[in-house]
Amino acid sequence: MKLKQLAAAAALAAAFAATALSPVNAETFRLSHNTNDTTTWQKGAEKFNELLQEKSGGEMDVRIFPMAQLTGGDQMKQAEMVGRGALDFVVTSAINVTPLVPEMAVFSLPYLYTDYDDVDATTSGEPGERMTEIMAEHGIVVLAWGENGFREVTNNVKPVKAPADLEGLKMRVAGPMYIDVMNALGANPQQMQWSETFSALQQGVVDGQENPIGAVIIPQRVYEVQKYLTTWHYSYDPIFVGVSQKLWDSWDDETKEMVRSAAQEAMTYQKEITREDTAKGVDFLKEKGMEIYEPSAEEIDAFRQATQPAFDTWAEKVGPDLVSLFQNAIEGEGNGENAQSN
Ligand code: X2X
Repeated sequence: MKLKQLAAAAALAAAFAATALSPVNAETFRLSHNTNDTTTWQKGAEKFNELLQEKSGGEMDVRIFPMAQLTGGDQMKQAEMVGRGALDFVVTSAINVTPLVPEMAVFSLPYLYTDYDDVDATTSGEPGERMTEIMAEHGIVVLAWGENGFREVTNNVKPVKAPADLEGLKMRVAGPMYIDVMNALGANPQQMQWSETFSALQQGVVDGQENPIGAVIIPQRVYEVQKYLTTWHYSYDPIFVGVSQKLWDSWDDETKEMVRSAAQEAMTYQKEITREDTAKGVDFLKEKGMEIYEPSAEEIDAFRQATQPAFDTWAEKVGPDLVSLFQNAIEGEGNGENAQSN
């Protein structure tokens, strides 16, 4: 009898504790992303959740679904679901949105960027704002830009030092633009979900792939199934936190501001750790037994020239005005004009 009463009291106390921790009107939103739960994408999403809880006094939080689980592993479908309000939040990279918003391919045009300063001049300037407007036309509110990073090529056949080394290699790619880029380089590209890529590399279904070092190659242990990596920096891929326009419109200004600042702080953090992990990455990968080739400026130029036809095709698709907007921001940054004229 006594024991029973004790158990009942304990249960009651636990129930009280639970209510105290989560206010009655607490709302949990769903956030989808398409890498696994070890990546900087995940860490950025977790940081967003923490900040959202903190800023809302526990009234708002997000449940994170990695590996595009909510779209059956289809990484391109996430943006479409957010766009029609079937999913609340997404953390994904530009290339995954290109079937819905072809203009998003502008970020990843081969050799558009040379370094992080170029990147930052676009994501924190007018080009980033323009892309946010374009995304809003598709029902997605971009809250903040983060980083997947410069995509480096890996394979299991040989070191890649020049375009000719890619001849005939079976390369897994994430999206349509990379098909054209790989074709221009003489490789055999195959579009494949990221969720299927590790085992495809392991089983030799494909010879290689390309992804950023800090955000993806290291945390997802690509080095376990790939021997060679070339730091060719051929294409950049940003990530972003997006929210469905429907959900966004349901909030008052104060809530909007709170959600936006949580996303911005989270992506600042995500970008920082991604750059740190990338900087340490080459040494780490060597330790893990990968053979790393770091091409010279002339060798990079040969890759740039070989990919020019794909650049031209996609510059036409995304719109020459948009490409110019990006190029002007990059050039402005390059000669310091930006800093002076602002
Ligand atoms: O699928 C990829 O290669 C990844 C994880 O980088 C993207 O989402 C584009």
